[in-house]
Amino acid sequence: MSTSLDADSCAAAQAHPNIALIKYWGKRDLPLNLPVVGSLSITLDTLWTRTSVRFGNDLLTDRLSLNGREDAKQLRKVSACLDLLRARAGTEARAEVVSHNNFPTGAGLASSASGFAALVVAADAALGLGLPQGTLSEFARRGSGSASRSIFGGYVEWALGERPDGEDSVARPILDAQAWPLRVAVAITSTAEKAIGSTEGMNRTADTSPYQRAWIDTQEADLAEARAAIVARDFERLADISEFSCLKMHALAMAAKPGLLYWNAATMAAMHAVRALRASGVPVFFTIDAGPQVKAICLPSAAVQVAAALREVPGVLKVLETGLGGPAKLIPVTEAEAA
Ligand code: 2P0
Repeated sequence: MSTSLDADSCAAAQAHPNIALIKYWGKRDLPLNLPVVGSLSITLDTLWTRTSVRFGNDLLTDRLSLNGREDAKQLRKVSACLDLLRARAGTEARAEVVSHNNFPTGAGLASSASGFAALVVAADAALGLGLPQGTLSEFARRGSGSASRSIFGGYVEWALGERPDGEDSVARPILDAQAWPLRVAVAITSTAEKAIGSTEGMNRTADTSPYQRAWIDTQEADLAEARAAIVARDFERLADISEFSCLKMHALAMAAKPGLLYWNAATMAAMHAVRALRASGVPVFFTIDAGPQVKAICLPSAAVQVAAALREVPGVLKVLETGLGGPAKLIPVTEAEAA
């Protein structure tokens, strides 16, 4: 039975993008968005998505404004994600969603991760559901896989899970940001939207890359190694396993037909710059997602030097500096709308 809502069913939330150190790439179930591998990430702090959601009996359809523009492309996924929350609330009320990112959207900076995490947290509050974080992580995953991890702050692991319904494929925090406050410098090498989205890239990889089986078979060991490195606060160990996972994911995707090439010349130059710093004793490593940006992760003592070195790399347009951030959280609606 569907119920009608109070006039004012509005809430807003802020969530941060996350960067996977042990990568997610590949889906075992498309509609439920279940991964073929577990993954492990760090949540950032200064980058954010702020989203307000208003459910109203007066609305005939869902509406989405992203960075000040109606976005029909993302609306279908947003509506499908909202349907999960509407089903729990027993309502069919449509929603008006207004979302802003303070960083480039759709360019390999995990805007879908912070976006869907902020969406489910805001919609949960707007509907008065008060769902547990695990369920919010599950619902965010249905919007975008990596969004499952942005529900939490600090160091986060998204479990592969075993259940066909996906209820156990959710994220959980493994260490607070303050417990090991690494720094991140993001070298922006292009602000263009990527040509091949993650979902398409993952599916092409699964269908055609000869390395898919090896990718799946070796992931558990990588996760165990990263977990152990984080628990021990062993930077070198985390650096080695993270670069390994990054390069392995890209090698897997490059071996698809046709091969996926997310890097440009500046991406490559920035990787070499990070490797050169590390060879000279600077505690830093790189990781790269489905886009051309290079994320350099370092100990706080090296942050200024790492950002300065990346700014010198030919083709690097800009360097964003951030620390590790907290979980997705509610914010005043006025703050989301002022964004
Ligand atoms: C990750 N990436 O673990 C990996 C590494 C990109 C490379 O998660 O299709 O936007 O929405 O589930 O979450 C980007 O993929 O993909 C991603 P969908 P998503 O961060």
